[in-house]
Amino acid sequence: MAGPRVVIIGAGVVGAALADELSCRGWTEITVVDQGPLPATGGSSSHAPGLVFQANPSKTMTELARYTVEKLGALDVDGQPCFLQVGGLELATTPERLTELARRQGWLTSWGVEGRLVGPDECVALHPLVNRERVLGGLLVPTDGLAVAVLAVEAQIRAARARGVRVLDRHEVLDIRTRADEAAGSDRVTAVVTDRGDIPADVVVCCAGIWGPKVARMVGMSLPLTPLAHQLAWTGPVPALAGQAEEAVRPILRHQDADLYYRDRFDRLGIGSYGHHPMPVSADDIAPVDSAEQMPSVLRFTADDFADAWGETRSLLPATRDTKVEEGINGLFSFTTDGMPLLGESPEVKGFWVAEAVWVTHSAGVGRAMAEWLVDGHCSSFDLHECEVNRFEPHQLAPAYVHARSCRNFVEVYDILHPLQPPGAPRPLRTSPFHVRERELGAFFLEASGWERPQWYAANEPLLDRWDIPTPNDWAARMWSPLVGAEALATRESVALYDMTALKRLEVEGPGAAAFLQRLTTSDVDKSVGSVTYTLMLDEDGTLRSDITVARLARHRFQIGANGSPDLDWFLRHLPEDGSVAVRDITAGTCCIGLWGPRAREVLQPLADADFSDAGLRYFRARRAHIGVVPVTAMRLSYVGELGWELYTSADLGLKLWDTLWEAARPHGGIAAGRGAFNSLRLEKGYRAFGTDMTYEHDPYEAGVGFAVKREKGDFIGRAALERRAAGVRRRLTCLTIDDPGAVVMGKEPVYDGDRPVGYVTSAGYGYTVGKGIAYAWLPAELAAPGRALDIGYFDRRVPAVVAQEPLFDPAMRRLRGSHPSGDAR
Ligand code: THG
Repeated sequence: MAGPRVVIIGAGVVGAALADELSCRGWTEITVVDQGPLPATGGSSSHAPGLVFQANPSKTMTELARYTVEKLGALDVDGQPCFLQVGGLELATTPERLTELARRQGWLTSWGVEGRLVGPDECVALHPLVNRERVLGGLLVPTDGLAVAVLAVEAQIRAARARGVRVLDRHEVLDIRTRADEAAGSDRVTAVVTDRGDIPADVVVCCAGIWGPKVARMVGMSLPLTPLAHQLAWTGPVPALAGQAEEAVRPILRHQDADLYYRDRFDRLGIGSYGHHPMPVSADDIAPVDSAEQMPSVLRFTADDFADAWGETRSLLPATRDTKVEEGINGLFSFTTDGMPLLGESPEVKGFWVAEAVWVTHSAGVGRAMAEWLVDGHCSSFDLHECEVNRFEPHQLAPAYVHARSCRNFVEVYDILHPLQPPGAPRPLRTSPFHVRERELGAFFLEASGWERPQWYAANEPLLDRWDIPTPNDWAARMWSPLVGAEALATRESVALYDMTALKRLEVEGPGAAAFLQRLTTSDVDKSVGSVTYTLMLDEDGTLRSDITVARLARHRFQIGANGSPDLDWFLRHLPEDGSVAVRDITAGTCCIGLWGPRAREVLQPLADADFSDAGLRYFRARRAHIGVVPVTAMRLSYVGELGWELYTSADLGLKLWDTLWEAARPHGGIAAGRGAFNSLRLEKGYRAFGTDMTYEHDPYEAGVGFAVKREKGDFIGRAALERRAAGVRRRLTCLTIDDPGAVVMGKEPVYDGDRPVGYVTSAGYGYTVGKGIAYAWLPAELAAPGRALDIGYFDRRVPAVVAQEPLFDPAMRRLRGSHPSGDAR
């Protein structure tokens, strides 16, 4: 099998890795094109300092880096190694950073990379240039090191060539040809146009790095990526390093308190700085290969911007006082709005793929991920949900947004960021119709997909007289208020209004809609009008794509409660070609209030022109109604596990809906409650959050949502693969409880059985009703037995935890189902 005709644009670390990995898998009809001369073609790979630090809050990013370390570590070019495994050492010069290093050590342990905290003496022993007076400690990762990017390109290109891959340097891509695919109703790539002729293609993969936005625009795709300049300087000879015969022997250093990193090269030091102001460049303004001073990705060093970095360097590494900065560059590389790469296929032009905003650190991993995705139809080695090129909301593609957020990410790249920290400017962006009322109630807002979303309300202060809300540890107490607990308890006791507008809503309509949804989901959704179904979408290999709710509002019209833009993308990709189904994102222009709590019915029924009794609208049923003057779609379900409804209406009537419910709720002790309470309540109920608790790498059985799979319903995507998976559950998403109320954890922490790391926490919080800390964690199946005692690593502490029987709250579903257990009667 030679595979389809593939053209890879860009022979940097990503393009080279992809050509190698694709040809390994038997695809050989591959052409790699690059405008520059091989192997240093003039893009970011050609000047990359090559530091590979594997620690990352993202499991995927750490795994991509780990694979890069493994792969490059085994490669050489004529005996010259592509990777120098000198280790990585992150330094702390402040108490906050020292604490942060313990958290980072936790991520490494969670994701399976060895790393250990070391004291100041050991820092100096590892790297004798380090000033003992300045450091408080460090994090050592022995497997980190230096990728020699240009050699890595050469080695992988050679391997690909040996398998028949064609490599054309000095070919500038001018355009990409497409043709309309009438049947599919979309365009498809046919060829890549270069200054030296056309190259026919069935698949084009854009690995053009900083030129990516320009190449993507050739097919009308806007790529949210900004090239930013970043300073890299080299000292002259450092006397203390005199005689160093090997290229690099000391661990690469990160001095994040000053936005700096270091590597040695013989008797000199390379110094990278993120400390300067952001220097964005438009992809259109990058110099062409032949007229660039050095190479296109390298701008002239602006020495003034480096003054602080140099001063700090002389303090941290005093031996540098005996030398000076001899040369430097302002090197361009890619930044995105959320710091993650951009991987996947264009939604509009079939066959046009991107693998963009990838640093050397993750390059070989991305090459493998993309090769699997292209050849097998999905990537099984890495969970790419955070990397999907189609993850963005429309406003997140606006050049002004991309520019502002990318620059912000540059500034924050080494900052200590709290997991709940919302993005800064531009804010506010999207506001629900209830926003004015929420502000009047003193909402503390965080952000979700651009929406301002209340986390708690200051107006609920009086509730604090009623309950003693335990205070968590300092870190967990950030972006937190005791009001979170009070709102959770008040929801369980009376009734609360939740702004659910940020919940992604899709409309699926047309004569083919029911059959289409049957094919994409694991449950029978072809039920009566008014049915609502909690169901899963799977990939062909039986792993999860999403969990959604499907409400049949008319024979040919369904409303989907989804998790994000990738769900919309998944629907659009699978639309039947006969035009019998249309999918629309209706989130903007509509809004939703969750009215939940034991007194919800007392609030709603008097306002309604329909029967909201147990019999009138059973659990997991939907209907149209009027609430006062407002027409709504009401769905009886609740992610917080209480009686009540999601009430949807159009945005213009949202405020009226809020006011109507608010007035009626007040006499019943009703409140507005925020996302903090919501998260606590759903953890008590055991409801998984897609993208956090379970993602693309998990199957329904291990994730504990196997109840939503109805294999007997007929065929659906992923069904064939489920047989095997049902039989062999080796790990489980498991509920742990923590007795110490001060020991609430946050997510991503390692779980230990004795001294052995056995898994990691996904999401966590305090359960105010059950009076315990709750942490969901991935664990080996044999450890997931209720009563089993384990430890969670939290900073430098061990927090005792116990595997619990879930759900912790209302396992009999009395709150939700009322007197009409829904069972199969739906
Ligand atoms: N509301 C709506 N759609 C959604 C969510 C929502 N889609 C995305 C996300 N949230 C999906 N997650 C869940 C998780 C659990 C439930 C609903 C949505 C739920 N589960 C019940 C249970 O497990 O006990 C019922 C399951 C069943 O009876 O099949 O309610 O919040 N609209």
